[in-house]
Amino acid sequence: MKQICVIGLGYIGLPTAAMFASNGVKVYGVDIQKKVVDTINQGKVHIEEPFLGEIVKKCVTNGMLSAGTEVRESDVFIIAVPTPVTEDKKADLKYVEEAARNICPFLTKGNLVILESTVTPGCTENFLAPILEESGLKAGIDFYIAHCPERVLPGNIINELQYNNRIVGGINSQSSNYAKELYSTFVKGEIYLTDATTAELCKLMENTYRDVNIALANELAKICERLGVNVWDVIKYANKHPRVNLHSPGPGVGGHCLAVDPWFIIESSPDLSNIIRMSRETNDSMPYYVYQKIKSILPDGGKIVILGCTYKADVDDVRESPIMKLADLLENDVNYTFEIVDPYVKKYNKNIYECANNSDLVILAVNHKQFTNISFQVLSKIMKGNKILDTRNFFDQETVLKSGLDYYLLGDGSRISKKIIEEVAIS
Ligand code: SAJ
Repeated sequence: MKQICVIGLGYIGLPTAAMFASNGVKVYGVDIQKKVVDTINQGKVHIEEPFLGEIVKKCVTNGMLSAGTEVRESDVFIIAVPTPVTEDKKADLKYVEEAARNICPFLTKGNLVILESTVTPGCTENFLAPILEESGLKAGIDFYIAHCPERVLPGNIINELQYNNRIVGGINSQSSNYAKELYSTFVKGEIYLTDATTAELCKLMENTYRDVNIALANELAKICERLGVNVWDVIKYANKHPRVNLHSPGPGVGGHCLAVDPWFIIESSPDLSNIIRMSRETNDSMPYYVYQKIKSILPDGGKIVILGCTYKADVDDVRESPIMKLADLLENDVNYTFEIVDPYVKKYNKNIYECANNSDLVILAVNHKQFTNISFQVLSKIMKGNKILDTRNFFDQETVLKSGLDYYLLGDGSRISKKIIEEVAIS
């Protein structure tokens, strides 16, 4: 194999290109954004991911990796472009179509085309293959196609690309075998072979499984608040069972994976996807649920500081962030003013204490490691109010209470019930 052309140099495409290039395969990366191409050709990276910068720098310097905006002739084409969900929750495959059309003029006999993007079930076989056959070549015979979904955790991509098991789904066995041979270049995990549609559903179900379990935890959190118990205790002790793994409640589910992939399954079988749809709706209800809690904590309005706005801890990605949805709700409520503090987002990378000065409520929205050592002593001195709302069970309740602040925890009905008991006892 002389050369690979990777189309789409984002969170997945660039690390994938870097893994091939650092394992002896010449890689030419393609991206529509000239700024991305120029950054990479300078040996730099445009996304925050541990170890990626060093690998890209080494491979660009030694000539194994270069980038451009136009597709070139290659032995293998890897499509790793975004597949967003539309407003009406349908898969937007326009970037996959564009990539396929750009490959067609360069497609030659014996080529292998890999689709890494997360797509709807049946896309590789019924959408991608026919576009590539407009080249006049026959899929599975003159050239080969496989769907090879990625399953890496942002923040740990380089490690997981090598050590996670991989699913390879060809449109025929020859395609699967060639794809397995390709990924054996750097994948140290098991590589399992199946058909393209099974591989597509595997990927979608991995994230849907997680989204449904998070929805279960979020629904439990609401029930616990009503019943006056602490959901975090229920989860902690229930998970002592060897076969129970309740996930964590929170202010909602973000990212371009869990908040998107389940909709691709729903699209394929809307009449059958009841649990999957309700889970999506439950998770999407959480920003509003947190907004209601804010109104119960600060019924007369006030100034709020929101700690964190990315879709999860220790990443710089705000795509589908539930905290941005919460911010929209507060933006439209004249009773509240708010400031966001997030060390991973340039415009919000502010000093916590300056923002908290004279504030009434501080909300822990994303459990970034930088928020671990917040001084509640200082906060209690500079805040006008004294409320802390923790949506991730991140702070230590006793530490907060000892500083004279009042601590509210998402899903903890016991705290509210204790407060009511105290109030009744005093009255
Ligand atoms: N979240 C909760 N409760 C939990 C776990 C997560 O509320 O118990 C929230 C997070 O705050 C975040 C969202 O869900 O908003 C997604 O979090 P995540 O930890 O699932 O992170 P992702 O979306 O970056 O990664 C997932 C992973 N999929 C699985 O773990 C099955 C990753 O392996 C995938 O490769 C990735 O999606 C992807 O790219 O598909």
